[in-house]
Amino acid sequence: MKDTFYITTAISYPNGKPHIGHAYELIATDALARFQRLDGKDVFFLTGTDEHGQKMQQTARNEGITPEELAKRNSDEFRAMGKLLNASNDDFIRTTEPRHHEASQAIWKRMEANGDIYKDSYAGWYSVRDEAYYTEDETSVRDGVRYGPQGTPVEWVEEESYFFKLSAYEDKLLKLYEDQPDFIGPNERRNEVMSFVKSGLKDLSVSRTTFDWGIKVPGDDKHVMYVWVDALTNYITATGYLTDENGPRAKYWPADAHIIGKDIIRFHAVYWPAFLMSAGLPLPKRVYAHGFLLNKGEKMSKSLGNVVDPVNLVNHFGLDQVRFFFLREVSFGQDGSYSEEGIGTRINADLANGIGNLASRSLSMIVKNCDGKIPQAGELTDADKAILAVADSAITICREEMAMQQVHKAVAAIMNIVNETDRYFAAQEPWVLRKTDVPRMETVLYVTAEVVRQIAILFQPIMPDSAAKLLDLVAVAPEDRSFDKLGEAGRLTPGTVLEAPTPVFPRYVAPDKA
Ligand code: ME8
Repeated sequence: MKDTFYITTAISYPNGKPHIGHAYELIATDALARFQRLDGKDVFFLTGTDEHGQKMQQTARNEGITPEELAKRNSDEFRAMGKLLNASNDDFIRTTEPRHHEASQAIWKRMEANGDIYKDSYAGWYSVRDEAYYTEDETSVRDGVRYGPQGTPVEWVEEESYFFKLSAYEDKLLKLYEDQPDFIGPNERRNEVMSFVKSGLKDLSVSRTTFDWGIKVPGDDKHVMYVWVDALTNYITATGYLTDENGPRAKYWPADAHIIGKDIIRFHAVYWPAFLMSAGLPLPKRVYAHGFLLNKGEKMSKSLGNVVDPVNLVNHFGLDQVRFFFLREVSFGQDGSYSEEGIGTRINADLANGIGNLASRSLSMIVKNCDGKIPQAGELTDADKAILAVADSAITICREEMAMQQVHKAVAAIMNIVNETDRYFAAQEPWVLRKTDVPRMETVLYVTAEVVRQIAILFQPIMPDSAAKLLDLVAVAPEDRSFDKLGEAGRLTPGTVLEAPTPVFPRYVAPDKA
């Protein structure tokens, strides 16, 4: 029996087409999911769309279509983006599906049965864009318009509402953060959440009566659930834990990691565990918030041009190049800036001149000078042993970093093998040995090809297609590509026939320089 590993992205609002921020979250979560699969876990990876709420209803009205039509149209775009990005999600949830209505009503009833839901009336500020309630002191007025803390306009809402007794969970939440210091990451976010909770929690309005695009409150058809109650529940819906407890996916709950953006940490690290505690359900193990992507240092906006469209970005640079760039360049957890120049420079430095060049130089030497077969290594020198040790030990670093979502550090560890091997190859000068010491040349080429094999195995979560091409070049069978074949366990077999290498990472030339 394999250990299970359940990981999710946030579910996106399909009130518009997906943008690069959505793509970024999906790519990073996909890399984390693929890593655990290759490391032998039984992985369940979920993404999807968050289709209810006032924002969806308003956008649909402005476009003159129904919320169902809007949700379907854009949810299909999010699904298509997943295909484009080679996301390996096992399911795609839409919150308008019957399975989700059922699970949301089930969790509501459990919170109600626990005495945590009561009816009262709500009067306060609401941001439709954030789908969030704010206290007056969290808002500020500029040019006669009142804004919430995220810079979105708020409106005054007064209506009958059900409330969730969030105030009763203050101490329990603080205890959770103390007892499980890894519950929230990165640390800045943990501190932010802890000081928010310490400053005092008010009961939360969890239903609305002034619009109807949502999931009905059990036993009171006038009310629809506050969209975040329904949205957060998606994570449990997809496992069937609440509605099909003997079903094949119930084993995945609780989730190992919810990957989200920093703007929605409060919902995931305060409301969600409180709802689950109230409903008597196990809590996720970790909530990790990544930063925001900025285009050339500026917050993205449609007016900045089409490069913010993930489809254009992928068509322009190539999918694995885009995946690599974001996972290598941006510290996962911090904001990150990107530009076309930045992506081009990275592609050339790390991919074309880095791993691509290393693979093609070493493998084409094998094809030309070793009869097209992986050579036999002679006795290993200290330099050979040292570079093999760098490759053999990288998985330990990657495991630690990926367990804490430090994707960029895992990528850096793999790039370190590339750079060390480049230095090794240059220092050994196999092109000189070809004339002076053929057995030694064969040893150097064997060692280099073996390291290329390991680099390619490790790069699979980051660049699945390109890593597969590299593994084809060193003739590694599909069943020999998981992490248990790293190191000694999967060393290349001398005598294996290699094809002449084809370039995996072409150089990027900007269109105006071509
Ligand atoms: O918040 N850079 O949906 P959403 C990086 N439906 N990440 C970004 C980003 C950017 N510029 N812009 C957005 C929602 N994101 C809710 C979630 S989960 C139960 C419900 C991230 O479509 C954002 O932080 O506004 C979030 O994690 C995800 O994209 C979806 O954002």
